[in-house]
Amino acid sequence: MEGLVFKSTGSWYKVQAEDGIFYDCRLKGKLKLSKTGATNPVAVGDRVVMELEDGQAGQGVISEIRDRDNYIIRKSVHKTGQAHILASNIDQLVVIASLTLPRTSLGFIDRLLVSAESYGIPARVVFNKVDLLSEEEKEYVGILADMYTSIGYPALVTSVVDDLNIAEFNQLLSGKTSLLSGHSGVGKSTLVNTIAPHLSLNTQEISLFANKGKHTTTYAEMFRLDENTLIIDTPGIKELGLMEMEDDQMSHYFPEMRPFAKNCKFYNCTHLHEPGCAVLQALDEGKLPLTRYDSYLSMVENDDNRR
Ligand SMILES: Nc1nc2c(ncn2[C@@H]2O[C@H](COP(=O)(O)OP(=O)(O)OP(=O)(O)O)[C@@H](O)[C@H]2O)c(=O)[nH]1
Ligand SMILES: [Mg+2]
Ligand SMILES: [Zn+2]
Repeated sequence: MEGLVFKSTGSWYKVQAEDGIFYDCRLKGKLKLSKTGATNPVAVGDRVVMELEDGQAGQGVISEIRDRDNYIIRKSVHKTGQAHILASNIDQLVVIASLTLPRTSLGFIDRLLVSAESYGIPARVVFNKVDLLSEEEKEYVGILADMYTSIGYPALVTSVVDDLNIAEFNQLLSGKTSLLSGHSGVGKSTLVNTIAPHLSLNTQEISLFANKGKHTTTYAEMFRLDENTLIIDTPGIKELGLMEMEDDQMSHYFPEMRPFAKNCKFYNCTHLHEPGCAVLQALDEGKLPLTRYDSYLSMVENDDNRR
């Protein structure tokens, strides 16, 4: 039978087979050695071939993994060089951010967006918890959302408390497989519960003392909202991995820079200080958002951002 992996807890996998039933599966021996060098041979979102386990109701064995359309790697916390596949076969990355409780920096949002670009996965941005903001801050978030939308990342401003743009959030996910990412406590699980109460994902008050989430969600897990809509709820992540790249390639992952970068005098321009740099000129003329260029600078200058 064909199946889809919804959850992995290390040695067991929750797989929905084509008969619609969920099975607890383990891996056939030969699959345990991953060819990709990843610590997990099978990831959430993988399409697999599974066989039923004789005499064990509800259990199966995964015998084959279908080729992945794409996948996202979670940056290793310990720099062991070991990659962990967070999820595969994703239609879009939805970055969920909040300006306060917890604060999400624009640099963090932009790093996730660059990761999505590097894996060729479309991305969206959701600014949640705006009920906690002053009028002035709300206006600022609106400007940010317009900016992201204009450079190719459709953005939403939401509040679960005020029921703001929740229908639009639902619309954003509809018919797709979405990976939800963002810091712990921004409201990823709460947003999903709001549009799909039957899932009742665990959520938790964030600690006022640390102004940080508590990592309520601990495993990446996929949920079905309807026949064609799947979401992958992830634990609050610090960073996603990036494909390996050189400095002069970084601007390829900033879609708003690409049309200008073509006109730079040097083909390998890093847009930092070179003469005849069309990106710097566009920046001077106010044609490129400054906050994005700031993120670009910090990513080019910080080798840590690359695996
Ligand atoms: N004021 C306000 N609080 C919200 C909103 N959305 C979520 N929250 C609260 O924020 C807290 C954290 O929400 P979660 O959904 O657990 O956050 P998460 O992003 O899933 O966090 P992790 O699972 O740890 O990564 C909960 O107490 C929610 O009730 C919102 O729009 N406004
Ligand atoms: Mg959660
Ligand atoms: Zn340049």
